[in-house]
Amino acid sequence: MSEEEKLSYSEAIKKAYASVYRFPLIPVRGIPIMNLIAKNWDSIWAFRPEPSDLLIATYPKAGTTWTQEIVDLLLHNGDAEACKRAPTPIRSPFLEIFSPPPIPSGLDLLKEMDPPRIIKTHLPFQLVPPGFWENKCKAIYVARNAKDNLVSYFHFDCMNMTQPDPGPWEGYILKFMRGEYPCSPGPEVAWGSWYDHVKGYWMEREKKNILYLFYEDMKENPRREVERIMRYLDLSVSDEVISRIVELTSFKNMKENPMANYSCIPAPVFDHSISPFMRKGEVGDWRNHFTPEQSKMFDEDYEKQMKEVNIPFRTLI
Ligand code: PPS
Repeated sequence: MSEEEKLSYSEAIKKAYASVYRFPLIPVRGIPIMNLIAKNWDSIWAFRPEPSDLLIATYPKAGTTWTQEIVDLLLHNGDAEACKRAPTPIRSPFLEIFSPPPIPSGLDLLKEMDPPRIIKTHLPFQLVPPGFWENKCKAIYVARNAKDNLVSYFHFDCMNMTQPDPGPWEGYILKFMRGEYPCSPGPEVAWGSWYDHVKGYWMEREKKNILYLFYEDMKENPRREVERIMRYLDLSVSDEVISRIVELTSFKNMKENPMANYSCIPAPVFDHSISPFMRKGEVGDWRNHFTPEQSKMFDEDYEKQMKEVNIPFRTLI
């Protein structure tokens, strides 16, 4: 690219970012998803991964970035500098993301990379391109307890201008509880129901060899969970490297790491002054948000929505 071309490309990128504003959601097979993803759905569904690719799947705000960083460090034997080669979304592309051109889509980035690639998705199980299962790709699913997940998603929806406006806190709880399109009137939660998401992967975890992790376990004993991921990936790194990875992926260190804290996404899109991407990183923050009445109402509904499964979520550690 000539200097002139570079300049006009960077202007076009700035313009594209400035044009981003609270994309409407459109249903894809009943799941509300941002309109650019819905419009490009056929190319996402047709994506063919390589067998060595790894999928990291989560409901939004469940610990995706943390897991992406752990996996990248494991694949680089704990080499911190190697894992600062680029920001998270470039090192580990977001499969379904589409933004206004010329911002590259997840698929554009993946095309340029050699396998094994660490691929992020928020798609519910039934919308994951079938090529992942046909090619027997490994997949890590990270789940976070519903109340903390909701709190984190609320703050993210406030600061992320690609997401629908969250509206007031009280209404957001109801929106999260309903999740699905078209049951809920008004704007839904992007990527649909938390309940169906965590259940969908839980039911398939054995058949599809999915490593199902919990955010609360990662907080409680990060070393144990890093070792679990290492074994799942058939890797072997020294105890010293494990210790380094645990340290490098602590909340504090990732918050300060510009290659992991999403400061790469410019202000018109992620407004970190409203709420930083690396916000609190705690278990139990829901207690600072839910009133006792809201908590009771949420718990009663939770029992109903989760009655057919016994997923060992913890809302405190
Ligand atoms: S996204 O946008 O869906 O990819 O977000 P995701 O990375 O899944 O989730 C963001 C929340 O995870 C917290 N986080 C961490 N917690 C503990 N340790 C580490 N290292 C870490 N990295 C990210 C992040 O702060 C968000 O949670 P909240 O509760 O909002 O702080």
